[in-house]
Amino acid sequence: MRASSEELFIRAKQHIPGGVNSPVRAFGSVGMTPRFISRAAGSRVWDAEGREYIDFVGSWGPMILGHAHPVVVEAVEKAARDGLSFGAATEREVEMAETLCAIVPNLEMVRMVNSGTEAVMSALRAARGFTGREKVIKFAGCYHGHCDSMLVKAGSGLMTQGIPGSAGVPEGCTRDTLSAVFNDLKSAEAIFMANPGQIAAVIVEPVGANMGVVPPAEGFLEGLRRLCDQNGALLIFDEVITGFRLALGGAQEYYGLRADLCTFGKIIGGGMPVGAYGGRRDVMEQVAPLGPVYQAGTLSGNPVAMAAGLAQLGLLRDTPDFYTKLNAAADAFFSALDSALTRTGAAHRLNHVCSLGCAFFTEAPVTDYAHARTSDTKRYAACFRHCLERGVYLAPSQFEAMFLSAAHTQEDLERTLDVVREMRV
Ligand code: HOZ
Repeated sequence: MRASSEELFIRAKQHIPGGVNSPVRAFGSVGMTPRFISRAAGSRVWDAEGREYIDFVGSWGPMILGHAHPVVVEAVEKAARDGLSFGAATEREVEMAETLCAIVPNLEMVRMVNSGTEAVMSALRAARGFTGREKVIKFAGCYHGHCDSMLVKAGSGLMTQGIPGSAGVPEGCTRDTLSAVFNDLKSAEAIFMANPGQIAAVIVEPVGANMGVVPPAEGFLEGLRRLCDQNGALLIFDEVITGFRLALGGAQEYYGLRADLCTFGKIIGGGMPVGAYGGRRDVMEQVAPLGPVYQAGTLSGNPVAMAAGLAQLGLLRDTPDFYTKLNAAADAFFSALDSALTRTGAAHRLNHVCSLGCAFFTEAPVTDYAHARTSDTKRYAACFRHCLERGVYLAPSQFEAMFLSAAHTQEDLERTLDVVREMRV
């Protein structure tokens, strides 16, 4: 007899802090105990009890083709038979670098790492090494992984738990992180003015996707580009969520903008643990062994992860109109979701950009961290529970995104809308 989610959670809590390996999945902010997932395919996940759900988490983005895509799984199986890790150079990582540089605008050189956190940490180090400056501007509500210097007014699980920063981070690590307001160019400009010649980089999620979903206001990203150029700072796009999601070439392609460096995460590994950072050749040439900026990793460019990533990226690149179709389906779905929520009578704001979306339960438009925090998280929790009980798996936190994939069928989306329509506020 298989263990239930409840039983697994009790066991998990004995040896894993909070019973989970990442706080958001503990379901704490939605007042439940987590469902343990035993398998997934296409748009569906199944829990330990065998219950089936239409999944809108998609492993937080990488499952843009749906879970366990046969081409990706086959590539993984084949690569695994040839060895799991060598800690040495391989042809696949060369192919991966060539593929990424061919697809992503302005990506001249790229380094593989193991997660988005590592990518951000390394990109910041490269930016500081290149400019010889130490200060960095980030935006409240943007989440750049859990490296020490970025745990300042970060989004995601920190927002859910209402903690502006993390314990255990020495003041020295965040002293050079200056926090501005997302979508408020003037707040970034003021920081530049107060710190002349000292800002190494501005790092931003081009679409805020870890405080719910917050689109960039018109001119915001362009303004950051201009400020960086005027002040000799580098612009870093954290594309862990937006990369290969808004468009094949990510936010740089979608918005027609140039970043000096960008960071990627799980989506380029088809869901395997992967990250990458890269951009301008002159900046990346600072990275060891070419230059003095040190960064390394035994598992970086892991052969199985590269095989999965190459298979997924190949499908995304070679499927005609992949993004046109996905984004059109998402536009229709989120607009219908907005109407469905209106019918329930719940005050809400539905934000979405392409296949990323989020319903905030608040009256005012959500344009930044402060506005995102006005959302009624109890109402979100009630909505989450209502959906989960009826087989729709949303993000277990108000401050995350809903991810649509190409595997979501029209029936999946209609069923989801029916479930939302049945909700009583
Ligand atoms: N906000 C994270 C994804 N970008 C949540 C991931 C997790 O905690 O597992």
